[in-house]
Formats: sequence, structure tokens, C-alpha cells
Amino acid sequence: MTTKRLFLKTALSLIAAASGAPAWAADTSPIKIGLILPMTGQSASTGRQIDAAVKLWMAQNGNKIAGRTVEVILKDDGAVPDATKRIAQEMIVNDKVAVIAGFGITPTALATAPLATQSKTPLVVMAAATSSITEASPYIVRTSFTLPQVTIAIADWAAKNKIRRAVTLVADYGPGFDAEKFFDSQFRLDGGQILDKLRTPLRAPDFAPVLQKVIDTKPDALFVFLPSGQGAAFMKQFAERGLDKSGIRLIATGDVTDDDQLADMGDVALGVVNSHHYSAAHPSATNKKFVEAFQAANKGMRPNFMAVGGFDGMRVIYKALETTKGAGGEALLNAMKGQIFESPRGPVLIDGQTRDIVQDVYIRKVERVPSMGNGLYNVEFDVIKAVKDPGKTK
Ligand code: VNL
Repeated sequence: MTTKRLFLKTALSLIAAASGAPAWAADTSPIKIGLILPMTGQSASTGRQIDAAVKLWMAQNGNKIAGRTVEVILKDDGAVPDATKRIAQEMIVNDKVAVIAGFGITPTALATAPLATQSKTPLVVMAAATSSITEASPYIVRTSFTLPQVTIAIADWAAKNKIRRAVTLVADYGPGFDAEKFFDSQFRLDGGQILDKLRTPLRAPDFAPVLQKVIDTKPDALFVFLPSGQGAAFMKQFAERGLDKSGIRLIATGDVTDDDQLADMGDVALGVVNSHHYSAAHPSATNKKFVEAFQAANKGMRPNFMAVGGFDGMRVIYKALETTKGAGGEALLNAMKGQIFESPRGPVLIDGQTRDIVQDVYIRKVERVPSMGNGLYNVEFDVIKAVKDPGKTK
């Protein structure tokens, strides 16, 4: 053995001794993805949708990246922020996850943001949609949407379609404040007038008192944002109070005419014009393939916008992990930035500057679709291309 080769051999065995593995051998440990979702409680439909979409992504794309096995660790936080934070801490410290995804509602994402920053762990927000979430940590990337992003379109549509006086009704927390504020400013800019701003609690809302106020105020239209899972209960009370026959038009964000519940809402939902980034009836080949595969794997379930946020979140994570060969931290975060791809919702970009999603926003009307089993669907009739979140403060 030459001196040079002996030196190399000694150096390599020293490195191997220090790291516990031969330095030239590839890392074969599993790549872990933490997934925190509300699988129980009021937001359980969001957890169910995203879990199903993550499983579909894995079934279609396998569980191997750079020769390593990908493991998804799913934990239920019941949409309780303290639980989310505790679970995230365990995933970072004990499981050594490369990334944490999920986050059904805004408070759970905000509670976890400081941990992401401290530990340099990327968070992929697949559901929560308050604009400010991506500003709570430089390690947050979002594949869902923001309320300002989808709300401006319906405010604009309303003002241009003979609606002069409106009342707003939103859930009393982050995304509701965003929806209320951006509906108000766009609608007034377009010459409309806001007669009243109503809010209902996030937990166990009772729509009776606010609907009575709407009846008394008699606006041309009622604009509504409620988080996914509350739409059906709202529609029921709207109809029970005769509001569907009152001449007061119902307009909304697509959270209210959510594909998860729309099929069972009944005629009260017919004709509701709303704006959002995803409809199960989106007429693209990519979406048809997605909906068919999702329904084949989940009998009786129609994918909603939460499922698409989860599916696309996995795409962003997988592509980034392929780039880093499974490494996490800042490298993984950077590999998520700037991704452009065709989602079931349409073309999307993960903005490298804001880490938020840029996407098309559609104006839709709830209709019965004979070619789709005569079910109720959000049928797209107009589009605003490549909308960035208008809610960013910097
Ligand atoms: C949020 C926004 C949650 C929109 C939603 O459903 C929704 C949130 C659970 O940011 O908390 O449709």
C-alpha cells in the first residue's frame, strides 16, 4: 500500500467511526414526513380528505426516494393548537422528520410556526388559509390557498351583476377576518355598499340569530365564508328560514359549497355563485384522472379542495426530497420554492419570495350536472389567471 492510499484509508475510517456509518455508503435510513391533521372533531372531514389524498399520492408515486423509504407519520390533533404544537415537537425531536405537513385550521399552523423557525423544519400547510400564516415563519410553504386570493373575485362579480347592497357573514377567526376585509374593500371599490358585517363562532356556530338579522336588513346579497365542514348546516338553516325564496342572493367562497358536502345539500344550493381555486368538476384531463382515482380508492367520497391541497403538498415535498436526496432543513425548503406544475385545480406556482401558492381562481355556479350522475357541482364559468395572495403585508 502506498503512503497516499494508507492515508486515505485511515482518513475514511476515522470519518466512518465519527459518523457511525461508512462515509462512502449512501444513507439508507427512512425519510420521515410528519402529517398532523384533525382526524376527529368538528374539522374531521378536512383530515379525512387530506389523509385520503396523501395515501393516493403514495399509491401512485411509490415510497422510495433516492433509494430510501418514505414513511408518513400521521397524528390527529383534533384541530387543537396546543396538541398540534406538542405533536410537532415530538416529531422534530424524537422522529427526526424532514418536514411536517397538514394543518387543518389557522390556529394550529400559527401555533407550530415558532418551532419550524427554531428547528429549521419546513412546514407544508395543506389546508389553513389565513393570509398571514406564511409570514409567521420563513420555513412555511403553502399548497392550499388564501382567503384574500379567492374572495376578491366574488366581490367583483357581485358588483358587476346588479348587486348593490350586501351583508357579510364570516366565521369569527383569521380566515373569516380576511374574507370580510377583502370582500368589503373590493365591493366598495366597485361602488357597492356594505350594510352589515356579521360573525359566527368557529366552534358550534348557531346561524339562527345572524340569519334573522339578514332577513331584517334585506340586502341584495349575503356573502358568506365558513370553514370547510360548516356549509351543509348553514344551507339547511338558510332554507328553513325561507331565505332561499326571499330574493336575497347567496354568494360565497367555495368553502361553503364544499365538494365534500355539496352532493347532499339539496336544491337550496342550486344557483349559488361562489369563487374558489378548485372544483371536482374542473374540466381538465389531470383533474378527471385525479377524481376517478380518488373515488376508486375512497368509495362514496368526492375529493374537495382540501384533498387537492394535500395531493399537491405531497408533490411539492416529493420533488424537493428528490433534489436533496432526503435531506431536510434549509436545503429542502429551498427545493420547494419556485416549483411550477399542473395541479388537478390548474397550473400552480410556489412563489419563491412569499412561499405561498399562485393559482387560477374560478367563478362558479352550483348546478346539477347530467353528465356527472346529475349531482350538484360547482360549475366554473369564469377564471382569473395566476392570482397571487393580495393579503401580503410585505
Ligand atoms: C381555514 C380556512 C379552514 C378555510 C377551513 O376549513 C377553510 C383556516 C377547515 O384557515 O382555518 O375552509
